[in-house]
Amino acid sequence: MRELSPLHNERLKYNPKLAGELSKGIKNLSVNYLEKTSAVKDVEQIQELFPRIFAQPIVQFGSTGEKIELEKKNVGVILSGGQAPGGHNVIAGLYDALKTANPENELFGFLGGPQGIVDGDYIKFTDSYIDKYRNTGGFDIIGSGRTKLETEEQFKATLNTCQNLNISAIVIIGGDDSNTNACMLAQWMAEKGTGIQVIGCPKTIDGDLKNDQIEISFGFDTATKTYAELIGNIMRDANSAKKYWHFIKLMGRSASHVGLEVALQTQPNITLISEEVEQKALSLDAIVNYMTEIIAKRGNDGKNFGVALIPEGLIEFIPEMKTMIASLNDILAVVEDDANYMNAQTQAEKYDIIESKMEMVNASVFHSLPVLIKDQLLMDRDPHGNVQVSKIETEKLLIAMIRERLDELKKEGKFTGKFSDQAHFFGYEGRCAMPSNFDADYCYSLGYNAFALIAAGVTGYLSSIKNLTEPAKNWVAGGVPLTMMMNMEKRHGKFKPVIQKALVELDGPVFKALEARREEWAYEDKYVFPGAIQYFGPSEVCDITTQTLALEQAACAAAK
Ligand code: FBP
Repeated sequence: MRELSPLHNERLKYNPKLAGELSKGIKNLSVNYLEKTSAVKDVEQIQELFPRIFAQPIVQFGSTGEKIELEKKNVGVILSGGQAPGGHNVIAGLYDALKTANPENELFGFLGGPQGIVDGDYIKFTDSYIDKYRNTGGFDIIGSGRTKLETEEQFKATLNTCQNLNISAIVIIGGDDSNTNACMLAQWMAEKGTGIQVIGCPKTIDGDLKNDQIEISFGFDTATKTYAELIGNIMRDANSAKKYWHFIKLMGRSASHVGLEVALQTQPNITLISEEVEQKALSLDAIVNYMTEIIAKRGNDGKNFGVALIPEGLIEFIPEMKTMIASLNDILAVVEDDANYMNAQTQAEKYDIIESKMEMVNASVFHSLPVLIKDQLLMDRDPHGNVQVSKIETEKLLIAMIRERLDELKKEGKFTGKFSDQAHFFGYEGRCAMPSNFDADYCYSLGYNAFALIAAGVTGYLSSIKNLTEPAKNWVAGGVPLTMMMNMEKRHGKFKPVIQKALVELDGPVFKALEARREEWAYEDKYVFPGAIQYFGPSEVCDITTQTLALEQAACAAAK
């Protein structure tokens, strides 16, 4: 028996709030079909690849409209990709809706991510099992994995598992890559006339699975609040000891939403935003110069401390690095066929082979990198073809370059301070935190709503809950066709259909809020200490949403 902390015990009893119409119960729901959809880009190719699920309408639940059917159903659920706070509540919401609809319905959880459904590795949920996980962080209820579902063999094995368990719907809880899998599986199941529905749920702490219909992915709220607490504590330490510069890399594989949100919550001296680096075509040298200038000026004023936030995906957004990494990805996609590379005895030999296959400009960028970073760039891509940026120590690369620059300035008499650094990487610290009230409620509603979509008979949809800055009673539940978010992108050296990531918009209200104040934060210490997430207490403390969501929704409302 696991020992529970007092807070863990109390959280198990929390009663998550259900979105608007969903709170009337699954038996009282009606479905409405709104406008038809297309694809975000590459429309013809997406239509050709997903003919059975393309151009479906947006769905909204209400108390008037077509009544949803509540026949007996067995459903399978998968957690896919990186952990995000609230995943357990998605499953709890799905389970409660399914059992309320018909106590004979069964929910099967596939173990270890998508591979679980391929291998037929599962558990059947019961009340007592689910109750142990309500409102808790982590994905340990069934585990997760990053297997990419894309081959005919995997789809056939998935069908076989479903037929053995009499499952007629699958819910995939995942980010952009996992929901791309969901879309492909939905198309395949429809094409083969299996009658098996596939529904996705928008998960990722990175916050980059969002659009007009999906206001935010779950987990972003809790993860950013957790990092903001830690960074607030570090700021207080920096401001007390006054002797360290803290370089903090923050998760978010591509987009910088996490860094941006945490910056607005804590007001650090330096915040790098990958999307800005790309748009302004800032070279690595330019970034180092920008940071060095702030550090030197503060040092010359007697402030030998500070906090800099660095987005995890930065390296892939620096123009010369991006081009070099794209070339490296193409080379690594076929390197297994190169006997010289495969038999190379040392890393140095591997670097030479890689450089010999690159255009000169890319080879010289690769050549200029420290060995540590070269090795990290050569590591295996994840199953979706992504560079594993969590393993690339960009913060250390920047520290080393800044140190060199400061030494030069010192020799020239332009830097009179001291520079002592501390490097941190915050990612795993926030991915399994106990979900905030927002994530607990949002996730429970997403899961409950996923069953409503199944009962409505649709397939190839993402569960959607909107109006999230309002109290839960005003949230709007429905579904968005997955094809609506797809476009074609290069992965493993080939163009593939994928859900388009939502990057930070430089003309959007969230970045503008940072831009307006970052100069002031660089030199005057305006640190904010958010403290720990509060689960019980006044609503102004417990129910605050992220600044990202608040600013984006306010801008949307103003534009209407
Ligand atoms: P998802 O997109 O699957 O939600 O995962 C996001 C993430 O947390 C990134 O922020 C990070 O780069 C990556 O997972 C780390 O992956 P891993 O868990 O495999 O180390």
